[in-house]
Amino acid sequence: MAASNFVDYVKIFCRSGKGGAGSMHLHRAKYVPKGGPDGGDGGRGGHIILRANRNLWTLLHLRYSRHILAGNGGHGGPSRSSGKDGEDKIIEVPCGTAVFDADTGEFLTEVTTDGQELILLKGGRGGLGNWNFRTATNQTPRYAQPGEPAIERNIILELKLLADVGLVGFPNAGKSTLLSSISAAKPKIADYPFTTLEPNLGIVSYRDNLSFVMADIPGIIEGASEGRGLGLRFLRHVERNALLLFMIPADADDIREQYNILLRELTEFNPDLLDKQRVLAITKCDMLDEELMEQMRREIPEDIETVFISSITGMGLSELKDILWRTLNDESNRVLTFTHRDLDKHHRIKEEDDFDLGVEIVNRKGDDDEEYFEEEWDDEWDDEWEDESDDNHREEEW
Ligand SMILES: Nc1nc2c(ncn2[C@@H]2O[C@H](COP(=O)(O)OP(=O)(O)OP(=O)(O)O)[C@@H](O)[C@H]2O)c(=O)[nH]1
Ligand SMILES: [Mg+2]
Repeated sequence: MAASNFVDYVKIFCRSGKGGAGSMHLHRAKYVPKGGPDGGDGGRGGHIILRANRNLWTLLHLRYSRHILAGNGGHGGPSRSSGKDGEDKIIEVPCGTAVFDADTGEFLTEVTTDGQELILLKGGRGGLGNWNFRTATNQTPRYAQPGEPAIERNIILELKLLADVGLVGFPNAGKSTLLSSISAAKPKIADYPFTTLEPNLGIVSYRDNLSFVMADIPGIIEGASEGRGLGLRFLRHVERNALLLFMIPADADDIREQYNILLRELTEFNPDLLDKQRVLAITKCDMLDEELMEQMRREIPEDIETVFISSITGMGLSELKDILWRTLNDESNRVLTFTHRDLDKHHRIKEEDDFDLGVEIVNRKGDDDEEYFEEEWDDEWDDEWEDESDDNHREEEW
């Protein structure tokens, strides 16, 4: 995958901005020797925001920006002036991107609709200036709040394509050929296994200007769940599909056995996949005559709707589209919720192998975070004031 432009997995380090400190300041002016407290509040630290963008199709643009750091909030100033808010950082991702914690593998959130925005990491709140703490009994508070610290986290972004129908089959089953014959997509087709190395999407037009999206993913083989072939990582692209179209070529030795192997591999990956509606297509039927076809009908699994097709002659394709459309629009098949499974360690490490993680990107300029790492933070920040009575701002005792 290293040279590919289809990037569906990236690991990035994110840090929100820390809040600016509130100011401890006492007002001084000509003829106003004791003007009272006027320290302003610190600004909010920048958020790390995830935004879905339908014009993006892969995570390629994030591949070389592995460190995303939001700006820190500015400190408060005299005359009750507030500090500037830190700059937010927006991570634009394709619709259908899921976010996981890179250290634990836990699923965090996902964005699915264009323009949807989520705050991944909140910027620290700015501290309050001493102006806020003046009271009748303490008219000269000589303290101000510090800002809240930044939050940092390693996250994994995983793209799970949004398609209606996912093609599942062994290599060479004719998946790409079907996609190319019923949609305008131009996937690579050849008579050797693993021609398709990355998923392809195609829009299949149906009668009366209707259409649905079909995803062609690399072939899976027996043992894929243990990493054979290209493994099962591409199956995540059929996780969201409402319908899975299984494809088995007519020249297969034992159709029922092949179907069961595919089912087994799917279960290994995510048992939820078995809840989806399934349709079986016996491909390359131009190689069969009527007699053979009759014989084959007796061999196919009973519990699944089956169509005989040939992408080359067009046989059975309109029947297939009818079935797919009908199944897709059946309300009872709607996939309303689907559970993202947490990533396991094996998965995380394996995916990382595919990428060159050796590139360390140096901090962007303008981040004054040198002291940040040494800073210890007390969670009960509301009760902890930083006493700045020795501050230089103060010129005389009241
Ligand atoms: N006769 C005949 N050959 C077909 C048909 N569909 C596909 N083929 C041939 O089968 C071979 C494999 O087709 P692909 O579409 O590349 O198969 P695939 O399932 O995408 O394979 P991978 O990408 O390797 O997983 C090609 O040589 C196609 O020309 C068909 O309907 N009839
Ligand atoms: Mg293919």
